[in-house]
Amino acid sequence: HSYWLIYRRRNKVIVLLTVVFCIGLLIFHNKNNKREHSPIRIIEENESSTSQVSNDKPKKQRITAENYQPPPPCDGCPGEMGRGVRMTPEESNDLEVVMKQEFFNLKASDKVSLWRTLPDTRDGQCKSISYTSDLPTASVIIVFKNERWSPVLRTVYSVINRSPRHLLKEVILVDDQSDIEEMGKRLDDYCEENFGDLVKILRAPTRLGLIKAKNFGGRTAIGDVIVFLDAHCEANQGWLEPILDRIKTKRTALLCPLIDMISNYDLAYMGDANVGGFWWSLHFNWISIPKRTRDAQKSRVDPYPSPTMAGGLLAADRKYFFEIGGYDDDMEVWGGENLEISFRVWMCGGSLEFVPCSRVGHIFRPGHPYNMTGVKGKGDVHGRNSMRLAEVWMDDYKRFYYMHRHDLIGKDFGDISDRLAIRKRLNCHNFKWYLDNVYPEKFILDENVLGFGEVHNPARSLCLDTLGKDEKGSLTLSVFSCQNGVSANQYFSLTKNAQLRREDTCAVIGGRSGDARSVQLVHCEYSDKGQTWTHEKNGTIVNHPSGLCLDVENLANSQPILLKTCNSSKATQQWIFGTYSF
Ligand code: UD2
Ligand code: MN
Repeated sequence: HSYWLIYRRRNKVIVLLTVVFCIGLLIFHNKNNKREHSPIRIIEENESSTSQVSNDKPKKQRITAENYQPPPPCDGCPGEMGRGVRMTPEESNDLEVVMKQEFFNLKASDKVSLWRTLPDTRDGQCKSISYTSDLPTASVIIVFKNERWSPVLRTVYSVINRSPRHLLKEVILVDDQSDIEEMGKRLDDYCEENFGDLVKILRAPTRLGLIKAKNFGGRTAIGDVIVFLDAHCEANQGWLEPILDRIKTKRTALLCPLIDMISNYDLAYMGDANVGGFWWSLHFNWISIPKRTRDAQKSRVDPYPSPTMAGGLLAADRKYFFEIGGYDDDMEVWGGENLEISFRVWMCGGSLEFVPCSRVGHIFRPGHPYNMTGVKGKGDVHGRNSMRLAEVWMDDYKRFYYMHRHDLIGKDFGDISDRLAIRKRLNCHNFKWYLDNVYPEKFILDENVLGFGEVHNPARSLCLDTLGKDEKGSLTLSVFSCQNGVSANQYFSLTKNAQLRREDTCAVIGGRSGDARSVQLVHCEYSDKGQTWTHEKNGTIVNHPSGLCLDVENLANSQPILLKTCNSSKATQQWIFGTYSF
């Protein structure tokens, strides 16, 4: 009996000890988990504990694709499910300073787990597609200059955790001489400990600029496919397979995931879907998916063609990417390479496609946390890079670029012989072919029009003028003294279907101004009868629905142009276009 008692007591002790041990384990585990999720704490602990880790604990097995385990999701943490982060007033105290330097809310980003859940922004149909297991493998290349810890690591975690193990060969981080301390050894150590084999860090020997940095990373990659991402992205559910699947069937397709928006203010993740276009000033723009593109799609979830791409998020068969010339290694820092590769791949027999089932978020920032001046072209990197692309690929259409950049005519753009050799070697189509076949929606300012150039009133030497206002929305049309055809702000076209227009906007009758009416430039709509104008033989320009005429009576520089009752004998209603083409 007493033996039994002792036995029971001992049992109790064992149970108690086990409970204590389990609680201890739980606390320890929890602490470790928290560590995974708070980027700030990771930085602090890493510094002080690296030596302890290697001394006290048995050496951990190096992480490989086989033994890597994603950290568990951070329930209830800020930003989960892609929600925006709320900041306390104290936290927002010096927000303006942060925004000025980083152009995104670094403090909000630091509150979000490095590995967070996102809303699935794909079309429902995407989820039921099954892919074969023998897809090509991918190397993901992330170039960075002065990017911050939390967005960079969030990019890496999202890529690793949302890519099938056997398809992700490696993540290559290319540090383009960042000035941020934590992105040095601390990053090396963190990646070694948490990603082992999966992440490689390359340090650029000199500041390369993002274009050369991408080539540099791409050349060391070993995957069948290279995927470029900016260093402030989050790859979403199932993002990789549809890309690899498309490249498997078409190796000459360059592919872009759809770029979802991550708010630069509160890190909220939002879906989006467009295709890429361009301005003749050679800036990229988003356009809505043309009807012909929608109609050609067999299914909503099929990849569809896009005339251009934004630049940041691009996948290509690695060998094909370099066969067609990679990026232009003489372009500096930022800009132009995205249009260059877009024109090139289309003109040289490949295609550029958007993959609706692949979604990747990107923090759009209104400025750059790094120096934008290159060595060449007096620091105007976008200007010089765009000159190179216009000179190599755009034939006579480069005239529209120089119309916007009159100042660049005759300036040095470096040696383009290697790039021209690519065009010859690949026997590429000309730019006219590209416009006709890939981007027929693009309005060509001086083709199939009745008149173009300055719209000039000789009596007052005033010309129609946008005054350089933003033309993305709607703006009031004005007048300014004529600039002899050198100002892009004074370039208008009168089309055969009676639009008086700019590149993307058309003149319509605007609001009342005394007993006259003003004129607005709004997005062109062929069906909008308000957008029809005629240039009469008697010299007037008449707005159709209203029957009123453009009149510069009593107007001076920078004032809005007005529509008044037509009177062809008034000198202030006489207009001449720079060039007539009928
Ligand atoms: C867009 C593209 C970007 C690139 C650029 C035009 C998207 C989402 N992003 O600009 O990828 O095509 O247009 O050139 O379409 N970086 C360097 N070295 C530098 C400068 C930048 O490594 O000298 C890195 C930078 O840290 C970032 C990436 O390049 O990871 C792109 O730069 P960005 O995010 O400032 O460019 P973004 O998104 O305005
Ligand atoms: Mn970016």
